[in-house]
Amino acid sequence: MVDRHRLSFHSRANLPGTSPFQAQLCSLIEKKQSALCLAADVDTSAELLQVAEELGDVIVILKTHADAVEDWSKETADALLEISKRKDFLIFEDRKFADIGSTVQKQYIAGPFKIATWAHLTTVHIFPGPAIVRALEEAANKLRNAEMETTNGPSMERGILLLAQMSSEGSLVTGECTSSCIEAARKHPDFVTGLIGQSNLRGPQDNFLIMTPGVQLPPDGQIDDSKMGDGLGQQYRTPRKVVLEEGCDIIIVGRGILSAQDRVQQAEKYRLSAWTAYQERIA
Ligand code: 5BU
Repeated sequence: MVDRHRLSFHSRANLPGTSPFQAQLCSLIEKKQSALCLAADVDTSAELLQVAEELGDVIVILKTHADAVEDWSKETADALLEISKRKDFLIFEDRKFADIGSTVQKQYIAGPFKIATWAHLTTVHIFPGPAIVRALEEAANKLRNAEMETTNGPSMERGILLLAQMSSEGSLVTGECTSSCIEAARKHPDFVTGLIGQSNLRGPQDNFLIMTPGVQLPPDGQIDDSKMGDGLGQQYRTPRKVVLEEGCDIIIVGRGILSAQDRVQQAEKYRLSAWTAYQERIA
């Protein structure tokens, strides 16, 4: 049997056991020839909508930190959703839920951000225990049923990404935390779309995707990526390393793109680098 990470996204979309949402994401990657998620770490709604317009065609996912956008509002979410539909990318709120089930349900559905109403994906820590997954899935299902009743049509896809490994130096998200994420992903294949990880954490039968932050291209002329970081704990590896050598699926890139003079050209560089590494991996 061929390991999942050696198969094309197209083949993975059509495997039995791949959830409809995982299949949709695999097909989108294949269609846009992009396994690039933009970490849109900007300060204002205007900047956020501008990068979404500017880079929406090159990416498959746009990642937000809504609580770091100083003027976030319902209008921001609505406008971002409209761009995501037009440019065909998913929205991922990197909320990192980490509380008891009843609290995260409120944080997901209600509160100032109402994350579930606009984010297709959001991140979740497993360390409060596996009930956090069940609680969020229950909240997502309730919302979907309510939406389907009012609109009489299909509701937006929603899934979570479990934090199985982090990119920061000295991270304690390791060992038992990592294996509990894998176990929960196997138990909830329809809701756990993937894991945030730094390596291929899949067994030969696993369909979940691996999304990887801590990715940057070295400055022009530098080949060695072993000492790249931001001085605040972030550690970087190249798209080629994480996709080809580590077997990860989607690269998450923020400052590597946002700080460039020409962001479109830079995003295209990252897209191509990850796509070439993926093609080499499945060849
Ligand atoms: P950067 O500018 O490419 O370093 O941004 C990385 C983004 O990914 C940023 O929004 C972080 O919050 C996020 N991130 C990360 O860097 N490392 C992790 O392990 C996780 C998220 Br989980």
